Amino acid sequence: MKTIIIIGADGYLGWPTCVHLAANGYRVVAVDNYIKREWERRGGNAPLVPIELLERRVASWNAAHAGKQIDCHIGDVCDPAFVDELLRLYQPEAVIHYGEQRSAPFSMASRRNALETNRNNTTGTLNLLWSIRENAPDCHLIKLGSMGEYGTPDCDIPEGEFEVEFRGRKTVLPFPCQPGSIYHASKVADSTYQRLLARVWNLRITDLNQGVVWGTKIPELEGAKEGFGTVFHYDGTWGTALNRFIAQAVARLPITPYGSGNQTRGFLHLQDTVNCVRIAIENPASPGKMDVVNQFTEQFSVNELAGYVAKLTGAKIARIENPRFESEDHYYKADHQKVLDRGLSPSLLSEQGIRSEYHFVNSNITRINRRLVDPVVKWR
Ligand code: NAD
Ligand code: USQ
Repeated sequence: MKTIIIIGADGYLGWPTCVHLAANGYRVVAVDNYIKREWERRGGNAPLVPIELLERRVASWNAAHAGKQIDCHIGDVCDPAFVDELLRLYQPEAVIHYGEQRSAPFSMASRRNALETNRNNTTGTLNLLWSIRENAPDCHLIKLGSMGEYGTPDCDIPEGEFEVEFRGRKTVLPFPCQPGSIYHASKVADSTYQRLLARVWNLRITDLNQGVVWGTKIPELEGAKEGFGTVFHYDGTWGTALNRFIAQAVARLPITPYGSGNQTRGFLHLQDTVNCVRIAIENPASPGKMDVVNQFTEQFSVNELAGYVAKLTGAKIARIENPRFESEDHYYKADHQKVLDRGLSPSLLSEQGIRSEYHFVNSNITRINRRLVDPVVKWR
């Protein structure tokens, strides 16, 4: 049985990945230090439904699935002794690294948040790279990056690298990144360390540059008791576009495209995230060169998403001043062929998918705190 360590297992994507891989025959080691819960408490941004601690969710899963044990460790990916011990103990086939501060607005809210984002994300990645080198050099690091690392250049976006001709010479280079927040910049720094150390230490690394994820449902979490599924945020700091628009529609609040609403991003359903990560495990990167995968299945402008949700629910749309500093009217065409070539069969945006999330949020309508919905963090 192959062992997979999942760092950030208490999070939105981490827990569904744990149960998906455990159900598919992997031995899963779930790791988190609960820092996101501390950030939520600090900002007063509780998720829609309170979520049980990782240890309790793991215990409940183990009790219901004899022979598919998930191990659980509470610790910090920035801590050298903790990560060394984990890798020595388990000698994993792969480590999935989700364990970062992942909100762009959080990272732009204060100097404290900016420094914490930078320290947590880049130190965690660098520490993990050292630990892999010293304790499990053949292990495959699958690291979550972000499509937002590229920004919105006025040309197509390749998967990591592109061919360039400059002053008569042709070469292949990493695509220039123009991140739009300190969070996204921390991901660019991670990628730089990974590219360097894959080469120098001959490591296996896949960098999954993921788009915006939506939804809460995967088959392995069907029927989970309240608090034992995954987290759902709708607030201005942790909530992402489509999840927020659905919650706004439920709360009879206007849906809020920022600015012109023509900003376009790559999106994917939670089901596709867990499938893509499993596919990455099944297709290990060769040692010595980081494999970059653009992980999304379809692209939409925020106006398109808002219009879709409004049409299905009767909600109103009210564009509001953009709190972020970002291009609103731009070209957007990003390659994402690798996930398809490697066998992903996408769960595309559908009326049924939106209705199912709407139903989930609606059944918790009394828990929506309307004061959390407006974005409070401004970029400048
Ligand atoms: P999340 O905040 O829900 O989960 C991240 C988890 O990592 C949290 O439980 C947190 O406590 C843990 N963590 C953070 N720092 C840690 C540390 N130092 N040691 C141990 N655990 C730590 O985030 P998510 O939405 O599940 O995202 C997971 C990853 O995927 C992130 O790296 C994020 O940048 C990336 N990503 C997310 C999305 C999305 O739409 N959610 C899209 C693209 C990329
Ligand atoms: N947006 C609105 N209205 C809203 C919320 C968002 O118009 O009410 C717009 C934003 O201005 C932005 C776009 O929607 O242009 C996406 O914003 P988001 O909050 O949904 O997502 P983002 O901040 O980009 O971050 C999320 C995750 C992050 C991940 C990233 C993938 O929080 O961890 O890296 O999606 S990507 O966007 O491809 O970089």
